[in-house]
Amino acid sequence: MLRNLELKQKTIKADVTVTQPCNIIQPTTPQPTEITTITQSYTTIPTTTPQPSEITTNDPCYECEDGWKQHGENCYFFSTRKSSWNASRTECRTQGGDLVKIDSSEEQNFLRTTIEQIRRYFWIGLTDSAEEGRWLWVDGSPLNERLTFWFFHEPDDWTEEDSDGEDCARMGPTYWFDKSCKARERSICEKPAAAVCPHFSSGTTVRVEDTMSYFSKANAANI
Ligand SMILES: [Ca+2]
Ligand SMILES: [Ca+2]
Ligand SMILES: [Ca+2]
Repeated sequence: MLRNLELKQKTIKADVTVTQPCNIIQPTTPQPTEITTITQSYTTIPTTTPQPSEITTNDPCYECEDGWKQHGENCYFFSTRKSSWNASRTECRTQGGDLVKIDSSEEQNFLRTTIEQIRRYFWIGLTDSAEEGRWLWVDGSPLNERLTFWFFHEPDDWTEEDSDGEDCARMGPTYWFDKSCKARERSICEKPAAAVCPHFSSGTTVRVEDTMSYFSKANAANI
């Protein structure tokens, strides 16, 4: 009996001495979460606001035919065909206009800017053929003496070239000169531009603010 107990005890001890290998606990600490940087890109929104300078020089409510330059509410044709003052005027009238009448310094500057690039003379709608020294525009209105751009010593009604003197005005590149009306020159025609905005009829005074408002609303309505 005692012997059996001793054997059993040995067996238990042997069982106890069996050492199970400890599992090495691997660290399971979660790795730091990858931080994704979200980059937001901002799209630059283009401005659609009309620029005032564009409106001043090229009113969007008016249009000119091909070959004519628009300036404000008028169209201008710089003809390179040389002919007498009368023939040039007839040609302008055939196209629905007349030789240009310069109504302001601003209009003179517009013409000068274009002519200076061409560097030639052009007939304008100014003549003293009815009465020497009394200059009239083609619409019959007298020349405003405070708004003239004659070259130095002009007009001089020079008779060396034509005994009839010089009764028609040409411009180029910057100033005005009187010249024999029979001379053959290039010419500038002027006529009103076509009104293209809805409910704006020609002859109606349209404020720039109204024009911008119309286009803003049209843009918003996507029309
Ligand atoms: Ca004019
Ligand atoms: Ca004259
Ligand atoms: Ca002259």
